[in-house]
Amino acid sequence: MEDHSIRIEKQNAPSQLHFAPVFNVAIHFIDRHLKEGRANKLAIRSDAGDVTYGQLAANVNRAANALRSLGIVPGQRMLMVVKDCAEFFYLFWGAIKAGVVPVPLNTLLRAGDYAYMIEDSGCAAFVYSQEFAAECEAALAAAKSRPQHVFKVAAFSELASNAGDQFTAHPATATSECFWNYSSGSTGRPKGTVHCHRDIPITAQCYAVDVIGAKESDVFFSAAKLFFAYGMGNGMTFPLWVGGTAVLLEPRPTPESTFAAIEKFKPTLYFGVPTLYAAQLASMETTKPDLSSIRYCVSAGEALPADIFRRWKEATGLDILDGIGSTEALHIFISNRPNDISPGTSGRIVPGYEARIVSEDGKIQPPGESGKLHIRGLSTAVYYWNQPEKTKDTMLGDGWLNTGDTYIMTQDGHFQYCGRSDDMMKVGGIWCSPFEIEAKLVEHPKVLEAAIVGRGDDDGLVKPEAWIVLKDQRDSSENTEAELREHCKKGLAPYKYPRWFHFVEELPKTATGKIQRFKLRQH
Ligand code: 3UK
Repeated sequence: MEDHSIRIEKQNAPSQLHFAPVFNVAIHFIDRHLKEGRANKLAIRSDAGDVTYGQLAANVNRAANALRSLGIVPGQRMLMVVKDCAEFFYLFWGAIKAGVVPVPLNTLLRAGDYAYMIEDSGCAAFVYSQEFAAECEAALAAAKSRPQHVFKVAAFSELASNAGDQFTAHPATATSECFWNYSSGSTGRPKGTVHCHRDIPITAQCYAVDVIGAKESDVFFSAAKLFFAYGMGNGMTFPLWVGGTAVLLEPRPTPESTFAAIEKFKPTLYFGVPTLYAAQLASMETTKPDLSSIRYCVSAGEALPADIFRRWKEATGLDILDGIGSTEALHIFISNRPNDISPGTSGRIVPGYEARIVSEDGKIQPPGESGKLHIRGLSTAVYYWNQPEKTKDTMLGDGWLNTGDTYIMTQDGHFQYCGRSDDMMKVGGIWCSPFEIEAKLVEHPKVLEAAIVGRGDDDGLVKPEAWIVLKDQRDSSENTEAELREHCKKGLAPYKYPRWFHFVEELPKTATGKIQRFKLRQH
């Protein structure tokens, strides 16, 4: 029996994690709990029912056996378009235990996005929830390569239910490839971001335990979904690290659905994104949800405006801890923390990570000067699949990662977000590329040219705004606006449609024909 253990040294900050030479992260996050007496403790709670740690471990083993029996071998990828449910855990951890690389995908994407990811990943298996069948099946039909194994979650569960509930973990190491997430860039296609086994415990200890003080008695509820690295930490790997309980919400996170889940399952830690906090605040003008179980609220995905922090504190008495994380870093690396909150900033560096602010000409900036934020820490992705150029631009060597964000560090070590170094936007905490929306708009027969910029709404949260040159100026009407909005909603992930439209005679351009988005932003 191989060791697979982690030794944690906690005398100093940051905590030091020491991994056994043979290390499969599934042992520590799943099997360990049985040895530590949690077999009957609830690991997962949702409207679909409760799952104990004992049931979780058995179902993870069944999933691992099922994958093995299909002939899927270590190192092969399994794409998952799966809603937040217990089966997500079984598939994800079952794959890891068998050495198969799970790749959770954003469930809001469209067929074209999935077709690309099927081809790019060269996956051996593709698993999807019934709810996403239309887009997934269209993607499978359109993709140039078809994965050998395609399953709906229910069919996979059926197969797994007949498999054995014991499984010997694949002998991985702390730094071998474990799972991927896809991350979108401003240009080009999404990048398969490759993470190692150790990245999961590093984020759980350095951020969840050492910064927010997560512990065994905590009940974690993440409005951000599991497919998102933020949600995966909050709603799955953090509770499994401390032996706590995860609450899963299947439907779309709205003020109503999230408040209902909080009142029913009484989480102690709540994880949201700024747009949802803003919507929840608006809804609290007429409802008074019982949030008394919550110790701390966390926000990430995009900057939390100071005004939302203050209004939330006033309405609920609770602090929101804003922190910046990324798919590449796996989770939060700069954060506000209990009793040390500076509203409107991202807070201080998380112990275990280092940050530097770098000028255009590559010099390290002193406090008070803005520049590109680079970070270093043991949870960062090693490379992007199939994208050596983008890997070189982001993974800078010596462990440093270029975040693509512009930041200022204040004299007292707080980090102030100043915007992206590229044209990317965050909408509801999820990436949105102006180029992708523009490309969709110009597909419409009435559109000659289109430019997208981010514009702050009444809550100070960014949404796409469209500037459009029509082929025939006489078409500029509310009808055309409605048509274009529908066209975007149909062809793009739903959060990406423009909220405002301006019809103009021409777009501001440079001498070389590049759209000057900054000029549009000034309007
Ligand atoms: C932006 C923020 C200001 C920033 C994420 C927590 O968002 C996550 O990952 P993504 O790869 O995006 C990363 C980019 O999003 N951002 C995130 N949080 C903040 N900007 N303030 C913030 N608090 O541009 C960053 O580079 O989608 C967040 C944990 C895990 C994650 N993957």
